[in-house]
Amino acid sequence: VAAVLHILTDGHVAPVLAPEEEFARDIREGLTRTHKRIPSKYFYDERGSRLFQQIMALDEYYLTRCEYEILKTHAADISAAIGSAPFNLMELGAGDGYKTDLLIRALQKDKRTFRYVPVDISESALRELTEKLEREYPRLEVQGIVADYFHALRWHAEQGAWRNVVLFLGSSIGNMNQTETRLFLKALRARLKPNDLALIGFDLKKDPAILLPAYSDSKGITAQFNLNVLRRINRELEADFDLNQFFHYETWAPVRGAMESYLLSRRAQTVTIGALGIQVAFEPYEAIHTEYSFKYTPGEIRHYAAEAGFAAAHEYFDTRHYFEDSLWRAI
Ligand code: AVJ
Repeated sequence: VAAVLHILTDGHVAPVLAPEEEFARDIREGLTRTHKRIPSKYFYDERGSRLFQQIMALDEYYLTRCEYEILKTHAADISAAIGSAPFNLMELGAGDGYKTDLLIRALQKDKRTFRYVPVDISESALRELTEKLEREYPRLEVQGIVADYFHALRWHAEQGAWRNVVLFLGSSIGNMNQTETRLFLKALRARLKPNDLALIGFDLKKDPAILLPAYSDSKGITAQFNLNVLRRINRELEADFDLNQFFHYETWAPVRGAMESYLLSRRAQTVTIGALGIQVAFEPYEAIHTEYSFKYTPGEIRHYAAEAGFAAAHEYFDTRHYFEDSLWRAI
């Protein structure tokens, strides 16, 4: 069921590697370079997804509760902004749909005609979500798609005349760097018709004293989440990382505008990755970069919108202005 195609930004279709091959290639590439890195998308195996659920429940991880507050406060406004024409409500990276529930409720209250199309790379998470929604909203049409974002957007573009409303919540966009963000937003715009909408969640720049604990919590869940990627490499690529010999390190990079996650080596050590037939040497305190979580200002968000061919129609904030859900209209 998983997508086997990547839709490139210029509209051409290219075959891609099987997921295991892509993982092997990215780990080899990432751990054999001078500045070691592992792409953050590999956090989310089953255990990693469960750890992320635990992160979302942490007191320090304000993002989830801020966006929940925004949707709770503004669901009716968002429904009004969408209007009464029938539409596809497509959610990229739907996860457990906990926040989307608020929106679905408001849309049903307003008697909107829509089909909910959650997209996720995890088939198990998607099945759980669609079954939950079927129980809760027996009359709602739900069409889950197991795919990467670009593949799903192409499907979307081919679904006839209904208007498209795309949700990309939770600051998922924060894992992309500037170049990737621009490409993604351009590709998104290319798949939409004029007047289609996108609601995108951005975490805002704020005091590092608030940011740091959110990504370095006192219970050490984020540390486990970060280290879990080494456990995954051990299991899937027959490696022998000793998880006690690496530790989670988090920092705010004010010029880049990003939280940065690293795994640091406690000592000089050599790790064997059996499936790749390589050995990786670490010096004391050498780093593996594992994640960026970019933060924005409302002005930067408007800039991205304009550049990609959208009008930033509405900006929704929580009371503390920690987070923004920005509603964009395709021009
Ligand atoms: C899922 C990308 C929104 O960057 O805040 C949480 C992932 N990493 N704690 C984020 C994450 C460490 C999260 N996103």
